Amino acid sequence: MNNIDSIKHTRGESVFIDDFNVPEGTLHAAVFYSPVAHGHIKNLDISEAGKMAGVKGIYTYKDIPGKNQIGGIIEDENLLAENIVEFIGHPIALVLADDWLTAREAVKKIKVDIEEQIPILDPRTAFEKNSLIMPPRIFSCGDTDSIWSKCDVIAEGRVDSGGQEHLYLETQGAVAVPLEGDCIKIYSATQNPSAVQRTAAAVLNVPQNKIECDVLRLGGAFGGKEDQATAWAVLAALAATKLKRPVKLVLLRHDDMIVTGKRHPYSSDFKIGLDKEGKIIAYEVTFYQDAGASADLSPAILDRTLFHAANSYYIPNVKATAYSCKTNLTPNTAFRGFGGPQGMFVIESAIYKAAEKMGIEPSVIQEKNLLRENNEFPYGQKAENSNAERCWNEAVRKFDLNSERKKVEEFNSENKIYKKGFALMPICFGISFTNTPMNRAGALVHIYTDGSIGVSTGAVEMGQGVNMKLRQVAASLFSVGIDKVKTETTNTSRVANTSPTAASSGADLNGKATEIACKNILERLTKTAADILGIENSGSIKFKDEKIYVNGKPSDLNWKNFIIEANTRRVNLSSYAYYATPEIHFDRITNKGKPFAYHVYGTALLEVTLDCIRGNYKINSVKAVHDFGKSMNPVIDRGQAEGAIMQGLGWMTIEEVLHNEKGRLITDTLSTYKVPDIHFTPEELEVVFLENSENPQGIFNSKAIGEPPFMYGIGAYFALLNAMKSFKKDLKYKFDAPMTPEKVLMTMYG
Ligand code: LUZ
Ligand code: MOS
Repeated sequence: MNNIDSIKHTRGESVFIDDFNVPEGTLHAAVFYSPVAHGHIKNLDISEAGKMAGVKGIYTYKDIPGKNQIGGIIEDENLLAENIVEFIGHPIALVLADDWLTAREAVKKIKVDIEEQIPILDPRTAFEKNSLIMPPRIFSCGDTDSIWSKCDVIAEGRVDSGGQEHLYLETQGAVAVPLEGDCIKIYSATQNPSAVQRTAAAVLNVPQNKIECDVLRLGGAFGGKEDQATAWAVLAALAATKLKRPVKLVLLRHDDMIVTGKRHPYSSDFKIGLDKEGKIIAYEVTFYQDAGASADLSPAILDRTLFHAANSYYIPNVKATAYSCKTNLTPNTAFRGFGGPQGMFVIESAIYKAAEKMGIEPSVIQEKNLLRENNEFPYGQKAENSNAERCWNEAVRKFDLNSERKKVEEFNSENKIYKKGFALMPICFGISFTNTPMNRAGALVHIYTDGSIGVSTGAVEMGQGVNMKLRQVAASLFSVGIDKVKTETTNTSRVANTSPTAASSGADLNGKATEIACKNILERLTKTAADILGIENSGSIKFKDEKIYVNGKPSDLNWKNFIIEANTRRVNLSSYAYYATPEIHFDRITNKGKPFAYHVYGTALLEVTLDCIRGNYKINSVKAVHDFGKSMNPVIDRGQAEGAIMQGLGWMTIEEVLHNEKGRLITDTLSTYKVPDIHFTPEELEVVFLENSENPQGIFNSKAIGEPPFMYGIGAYFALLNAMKSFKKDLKYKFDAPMTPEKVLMTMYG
């Protein structure tokens, strides 16, 4: 069950882009990027850099043979800046040298003269200036005009949430190797090999069949390499085309932090209306998303914010409006949860505020409004097999909410300086790309004549263990040992036109494609076995533990000798299969449909202890009942859940992305940007698998695991607020994440 990569990782044997044995003559690239957040390039002087010994080439947008464009959803992002720069980090020139140090030294000798303009650094200012990426998107259901008079309680407020650095262990990078006939093979650390291929072809002005993108594995991604690995791969390919030499481009951590986009900061306004019992009647919310300087994936992320605006609650009257605001920050991008967490933080804040007004615990409102079977989401889909209530009830029972409440109350009455707080956090996350056409995958399965198996799919291994799950699929269908199955690199020549490995759907989509391919082969093998054994009814044939059984009795055939014979009989031992998620659809005019194959549910209970003198805190426990479906691999799934929880906690508490007034990232090192470490980890991090959850929509009845548990972290914010409130009764606070220790102090004493 262990992820095979874990042994190689531990021994340092796993190969990442920077470890590749590059061919002799490989050139090394470094990027000169805009030092200014907004301005007009008056002059670019590369002459000094060009004179340096060892420098083999310097390229600007003028050297691009095709389109100078990398925008995937909206064509609004130049690969290399032309006359205008709109964020610090926009690549302007690419330097190639015999070695990496020389390339970097040469970059320092490039001079640029930019006429600066005042940058826009927050989404509300952008909105006021009508600086938008696209027209607003609105999801609505019921009536949000006249309904307010029917509400007993109305709460309104503003919510802000910050960015987040992906901090994948492996920084962005690629190696491009020129091949004969103007072909290029690109080794890239990307979640999206097909996007690398497509974009490289457009930029180089060659057909896509001349570009091959190959991915072995990534050292983490978290969404940061769904779109933003492309630029570096294409830059390497551009230089390889120009110089007819292999080119390696790997970003330094410091540069990576400055130039790549992050989770989108959001600023939002809410209005929530409830009846006396705490039933939510209406919810109105406006999201201002900080897209950064170009669209990147922002429109899709904005959509997911709207899809998750009501979290796991049924609300009959909803109006959610979302603006994607263009600022002069690095284009923000996919990050675990993909806009969902930002939307869910707002509804949780609204509930918190309403509960405060009503003088009740937020959990009363949370529980009362949980999605029940067949409740309709604001986007028209019905909650089917909704486990929202089951997870909640299990969590309340298993983690004993009543004694938790008592424990916290007692602690707080006995302690003056330290205060505890707790919160419950239910989650609901829709599984499928919200853009329906993306829900597809391909798999190519070969059985070799010695019985070993190779599986190629569109899935990219980034530490999440998808390769292990794919191996499990093949091993279990053929009933062979897991060591007989190898997952190959992800390669656009073997499996084409793939979607990124994203949206938590890598194992589902590629697993289902693998399942179909294996079943295709198995059908042929079963017939062949019947032929060899002289049996009419192939239904009596079973492959089990590398043996072939007839009516439950072992035959002379085993996996090894049978495959040799099947090959001799010229049976096709390979299959390519395609999977497209059935039934899903979404109308982007009415914003109604069934966009998700299914939803993932869960509930967490979180407890914190706050030092009310110093402002720092400890997250004592995060305990969750999580709906894994029928987990294919509990070891991997638990790891995903725990990692996601930690990342969610970080986003809500100590991870703070700050820019100065010039739009320069000032939290650009690990001394200024704090991420959760082992000391930050809760003493109790317990993830309970919801029992008896079957999910035919998922691979082998499992449920997607990558993103959903991230959202449990949101509970930490409210647990901290509760602790602060028990220190100071009439606390004046804002909903403004992350709740850093500094902010705790300023809120309590400010
Ligand atoms: N990427 C994407 C995603 O392109 N579409 C999505 O719906 C999505 N959802 C989560 C994470 N990445
Ligand atoms: Mo993602 S946020 O690349 O699933």
